[in-house]
Formats: sequence, structure tokens, C-alpha cells
Amino acid sequence: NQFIPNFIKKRASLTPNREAIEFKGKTYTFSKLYDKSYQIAGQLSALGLKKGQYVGVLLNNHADTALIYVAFQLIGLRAVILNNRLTSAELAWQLKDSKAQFVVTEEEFSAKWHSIQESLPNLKGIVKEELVGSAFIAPIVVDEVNLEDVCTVMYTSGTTGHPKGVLQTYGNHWWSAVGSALNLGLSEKDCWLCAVPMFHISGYSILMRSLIYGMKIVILDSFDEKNTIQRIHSEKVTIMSVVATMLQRIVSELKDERLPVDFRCMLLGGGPAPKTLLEQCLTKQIPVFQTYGMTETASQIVTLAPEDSLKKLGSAGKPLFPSALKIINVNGREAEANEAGEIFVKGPNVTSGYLNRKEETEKQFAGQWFSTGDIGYVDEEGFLYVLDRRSDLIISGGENIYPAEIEGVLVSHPAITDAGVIGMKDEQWGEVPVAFVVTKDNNIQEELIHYCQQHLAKYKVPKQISFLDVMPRNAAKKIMRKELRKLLD
Ligand code: S0N
Ligand code: AMP
Ligand code: MG
Ligand code: MG
Ligand code: MG
Repeated sequence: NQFIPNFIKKRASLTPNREAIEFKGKTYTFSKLYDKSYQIAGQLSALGLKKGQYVGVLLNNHADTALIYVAFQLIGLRAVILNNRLTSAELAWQLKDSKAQFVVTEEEFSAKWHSIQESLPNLKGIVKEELVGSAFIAPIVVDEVNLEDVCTVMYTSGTTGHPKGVLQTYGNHWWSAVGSALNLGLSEKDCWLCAVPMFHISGYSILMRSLIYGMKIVILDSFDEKNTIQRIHSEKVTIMSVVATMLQRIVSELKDERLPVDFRCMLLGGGPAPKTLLEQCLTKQIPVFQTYGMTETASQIVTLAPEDSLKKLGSAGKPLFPSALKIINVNGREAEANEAGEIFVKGPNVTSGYLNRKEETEKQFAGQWFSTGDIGYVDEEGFLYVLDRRSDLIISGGENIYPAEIEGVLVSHPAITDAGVIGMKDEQWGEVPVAFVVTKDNNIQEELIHYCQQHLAKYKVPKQISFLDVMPRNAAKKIMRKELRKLLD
């Protein structure tokens, strides 16, 4: 076990007067961030929350959200971070799976929270607005953090339909931030814009970098391309994390305008990077760094270095300093240069596994190597090119959609006997889900969409439903998605 000083405590003692967070015109120094999160930690303690507990978090991007996350770190609460685009049924499932006894939420989500409560009557809610003026006891601060302790849990789905909670330790976050800085470099002028959701590791990792580097971050409550460009100028932003959909909107909005010269990195991740987008950015002198990473690697694990960004356009780069990767071909052997296979990754930023799922955790690891399920190759100079996604994963605007999850919902409808879901190319979102169903009742298109809306987050609702007499399945009864794909052309 290795211990290091509590991140915010250390940071507030090193650089108390540096700016930490800017949100809607309001700035917090590290000292203020510490004081405010200490206050919240004391209020949570007064409500009975204790070190080691798993506690749900259902919040929007906001400075308060950062304060609450940091308060959790101060007293060693493990945050089960929920995607606020999910339906109450999906959220309740994750909360139940994590065995959380409390959830911290906000007024905006009261409707969702009330219906979660109906299915989980023992779960206690803490509404952030109600914390103002609530009882305080001196919190028991974790002065030294065990790097192996779980800091956050984020759910990702899989082939089996139900999501699994990815454990992210303090060590995972620490090494992720260190690996990032060793590649991108670190300057006193750096300021990182967080317009991605703080409930994803894309956003949460920005907060961690702020604490570890002593760097200012600007939090946006939602993404809007006009506002983003304005804030890059006004806040002297130097780095921003984006998914392709966001970058595309920024590029279109910019027209002939340029970003400020001090803006040095558009960190592009969360899914494939369309070549045309990368070329447009080249023309507009937008410095794009492609990255490959996932919830299980606590954000980036492979990123293109500044000096290679032009000569290796389309590559996700090389593994960061603390990490490694290998490609395993169809014969189970390490692939040669330019030979495609499954991407395996290793490093101190890689998760130790899934919450309460020993078996599934073991299945994903071969020794220290984590099997990503993604397909790619490494060229003769060691640069990774990602070719295909893990297990039929569809990515829409940076949100993951697993066909099995949607198929499960469709088949649960009484009129549906079989269902298959695939991704369809989409200008705006990269890909969107479309469904094929087998039913005797061809008149239920609308009802089915409505049914999906009740059970699935909006971005998962099929954009199109087609009716089939039989589902193309192979001898092993697996859906032949290739056949479904042909039906789209
Ligand atoms: C693309 C975003 C910003 C779109 O959201 P927007 O425009 O704000 O939408 P809303 O106003 O909320 O809603 C308008 C309508 O659009 C629908 N909608 C919203 N999002 C989607 C979507 N993704 N797909 C399909 N539809 C969507 C709404 O439902 C609404 O519909 P109507 O009008 O019918 O009501 C937003 O989606 C967004 O923020 N996406 C990014 C999410 C993200 O961060 N993903 C990354 C997850 N992966 C990781 O975290 C690992 C990789 C990683 O760490 C990383 C990733 C990127 C960069 C860096 C890193 C890193 O390694 O550090
Ligand atoms: P998530 O579970 O949201 O963390 O999503 C991670 C997944 O997004 C990875 O396993 C890949 O399938 C995909 N992904 C991430 N980065 C890239 C990239 N640079 N190119 C292609 N796919 C990517
Ligand atoms: Mg919007
Ligand atoms: Mg995801
Ligand atoms: Mg049925």
C-alpha cells in the first residue's frame, strides 16, 4: 500500500491563492475550494455518511459538483457517479447494483429522484440545495490517501446488457493525470475547459488534473459552440477536452476565425475521429490531439504527442509514459507491425475491476493486461490506429450504446418476439442506433418508440424501427449484424 497526501489538502497548502475553478463568472481559489468542500464534508458527516461508503451522485456540471466531489475525497466517500441523461429506471438499476445507501442530487432532478425512490424506498436522498445551512460536525479528514482505495465508480455497459461499475482508485486518477502531463506538458498558463460531462471520466479527470497540477479549470454547465469559443478567448483557455460531435460544431461555428495562439490542445477522445474533421482542423490551425481511452483506464491511455500530430494524422498515438499496450491477433499471438488484433492495455491507471463482479473482472484480464475488446493495429513506429469498437458498441456523440441493452428492452415488449440493433452512420452524432424487430403487429412503431423512451435514455432510443419476418441468426443463435447492416444500404 502506498499513501500520498490528500489531494485538495496538499494543493491548498502549496498554492492556496491560485485560481482553481471558474464557473459562470465566479472564481474559486484552491484555498476556497478546500474551505467549501470541508464545509460540505462536515455536513455530509452530520447526515451520517462515513468513509468507505458508496454514495450515488446525480448532478449537473456546476462548480458545486466539483466541491461535492472534492468533499467526498476529503472524507473518503466513494462516489458512484451517475449519467444524468439516463432514465430513472436505468439510474435505479445502477444505484441498486452499487448498494448505495445515499444519493446526492439536485432540485432539477427531483422528478427522476422521486421515481427512483419508488423502486428503492430505503435509499436516502440529499438534495444539494438543502445543504445550505444544514447541520455540521467536524469531518474526519483522510489526511493520507491510500492509492489503492476506490475514489469513484462509473458504470459502463457490456455485451450482456447490464452495466457494470468500473472501480477507479486514487492511484488510477493520479497516474492518469501524471501520464497526461508527461505527454502534453504543463505550463503555468494552462487552463483546461470542461464542457464534457463531469459524470464521465472525460470530465472528472479534468477536475483531478486541476488538483494535482494546481491548474485552473473552467466548467461549463452545458456545451454550446458559440459560448465555448467566447470562453476560450475570455478565460484564456489553453486546453479543452472534446468528442468529435463537439469539435465538429466548433469548427463549423469558427468559419474563418482562428482560436487564440495560446490555445494549444484540443484533446479529442471518446470515439473515432473522422479524417475529414481532422483535416478541417489542420486547415484552421486547431491543434488536435487524438486520444484513446476509456472509463476503465481513467481517461487517456494512448495519446498522440504534439510533435507527431501532423505526420500521424488519424493515429491515437503511443501509450502514455506509465502505460503499455499490445495487440493480440486472431491466433492469440502478439501481432506484427500493421497487423490488426485486439487491443490490450496495462498500467497504473487501469482499473482493478468491476464493483462486486469478480468473475467478469477476471474475464477481462489476462494477468496484468486488460482486454479492451477494441480492434486496432500498431505501425512500425509504435503508433496505434483504432479500427473498430468493442462488442458491437455504438457511440453517439460520445455516449455509449450497447445493442444488447436496447434489444433487451424491445423484446420485453409483449408484441415483440425478437429484436436486433445496429449503428447507422450519422452526420451529427457519428452513429445512431436503429432497430429491427420481429412481430405479428406491424402497427406498433409509435408505441414501441414510446415504450423505449420510458425505459431508455433518449440517445439510446432507436432512430428507426424496421420489421422483419425472421431475425438473421447464425447456428449459434447469435444475431448476424452484418446481415442487418446490408438491409440499411
Ligand atoms: C455532444 C453533446 C455535447 C451534445 O449535447 P447537447 O448539444 O448539449 O444536447 P442537449 O442540449 O442536452 O440535448 C439536445 C438534444 O440532443 C440529444 N442528445 C444529446 N446528446 C446526445 C448524444 N450524445 N447522442 C444523441 N443524442 C443526444 C438530446 O437527447 C436532446 O434531444 P431532444 O432534442 O430530442 O430532446 C453531449 O452529448 C456530450 O456532452 N457528449 C460528450 C460525452 C462524453 O464526454 N463522452 C466521453 C465518454 N468517454 C470517456 O469519458 C472516456 C474517454 C475520455 O476520457 C476522453 C474523452 C474525450 C476527450 C478526452 C478524454 C480523456 O481521455 O481525457
Ligand atoms: P467509455 O466506456 O465511454 O469509456 O468508452 C470507451 C470506448 O470508446 C473505447 O473502448 C473505444 O471503443 C472507444 N474509443 C475511445 N477512444 C477512441 C478512439 N480514439 N478511436 C476509436 N474509438 C475510441
Ligand atoms: Mg444543448
Ligand atoms: Mg461511456
Ligand atoms: Mg416480448
